[in-house]
Amino acid sequence: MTETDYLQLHDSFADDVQIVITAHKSPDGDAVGSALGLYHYLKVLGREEVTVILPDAIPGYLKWMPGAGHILINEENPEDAAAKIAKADYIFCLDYNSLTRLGALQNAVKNSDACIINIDHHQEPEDFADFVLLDSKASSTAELVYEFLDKLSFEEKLPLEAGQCLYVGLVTDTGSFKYRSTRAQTLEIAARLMRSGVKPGMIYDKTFDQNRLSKLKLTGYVLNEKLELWNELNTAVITLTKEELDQYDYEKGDTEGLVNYGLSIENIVLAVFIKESNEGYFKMSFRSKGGVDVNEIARKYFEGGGHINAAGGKSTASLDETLRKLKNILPLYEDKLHSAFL
Ligand SMILES: [Mn+2]
Repeated sequence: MTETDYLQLHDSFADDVQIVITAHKSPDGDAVGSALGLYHYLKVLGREEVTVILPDAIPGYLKWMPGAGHILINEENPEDAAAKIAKADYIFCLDYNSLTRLGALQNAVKNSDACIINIDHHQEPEDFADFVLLDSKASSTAELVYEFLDKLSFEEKLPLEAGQCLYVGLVTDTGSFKYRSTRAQTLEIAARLMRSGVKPGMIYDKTFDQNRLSKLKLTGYVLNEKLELWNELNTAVITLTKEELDQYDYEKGDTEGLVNYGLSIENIVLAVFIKESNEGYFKMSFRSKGGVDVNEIARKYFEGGGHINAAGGKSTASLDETLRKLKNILPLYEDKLHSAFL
C-alpha cells in the first residue's frame, strides 16, 4: 500500500460504498478480531453497509466479542452471503492470502467485481487483490489492520469495541505476547489500544478463562495418554480420533492450543497435532522453534502452510499412514531439529 493508495481508499470510504469483510475458514482470534475491529471502525465512519462474512461458525471462546452476533456465516446462510458479496464495492480479505482459505465462499469472491483489499501476515501470498498490505513479520493481522486504519487518517477515533476486537487478535496470535513474532510495534499497538480503553485482564478472562470442564478433561486425557515423544527427532506428536473427541463432548475450539503443550517440553523443537475432522481427513497443526520451518513441511507434504514456526495442513491418508509419512519426512530436517537451540 502506497500513500496514494491510502488517500484513494480514504476518499472511497467517505462515500456511500458497500463493504464486505471476510476472514479464513475455521476462524481464530486473529481472523475474527481483525474482521470485527475493522467492522466497528467502518461503522463509526458512518458506513452502514458493512458486513462481516465468514465461511463457517466462530468458536465458542470468541462469541463474547462485540459484534460477533452480526457475523454472517456462509455455511448457515449461503444465499445472503452470496447476495452481499455480489453487491459489494469493496471486499476485505483478512488473515489469509489464498482464496482457497475461504472454502465454499471462494468462487463468490473470485467472481465479484469488487475492489479486493488483502491484509495478512502469512508467507507466500497469492496474487488476487487490488490493494495489499502484507507483512509476514507482523505478529498478527490485527496489528496490520491497526496500521491500515491509522494510515487512512480519518479523524474519527477508534471506538472501544474495535480496540477490544483488535486486542483479541494480538493476544491470541502471539500466545499472549510470548511468541517470537511479537515485536516492539505489537506492544506499542497494544499500549495504544489500552489507552483507548481496552482492559487486557478483561479480554484475557473472557477469551481464555471460560473453559468447559469437558475441555479441560480432554486436555488431561491428551497429556496422560496421547502425547508421544519422538526423542531422536526432538519432536512431540499428539493424535486424536473422532471417537476420542466425541468421548469428551468435543466442541469447536476445544483443542485450540493443545499442540503448544508438546512444544513446552524440554528439548522438543517440533510439535505436531493430528486431529480427525468430521469430513474424514486428518487436520494437522505444526508448531516449532528456531529454524525448523513448518511452513515448508506443511506446504510440501501436507497440503497446507502458514508461518515458519506455526502452520497447518491436512492428510487424507489413514492415521497410521499419516504418522508413517511424517516419520519418513522428518529425518530430512534432522539438522534443524538438532540445532534449533543453537
Ligand atoms: Mn493471524
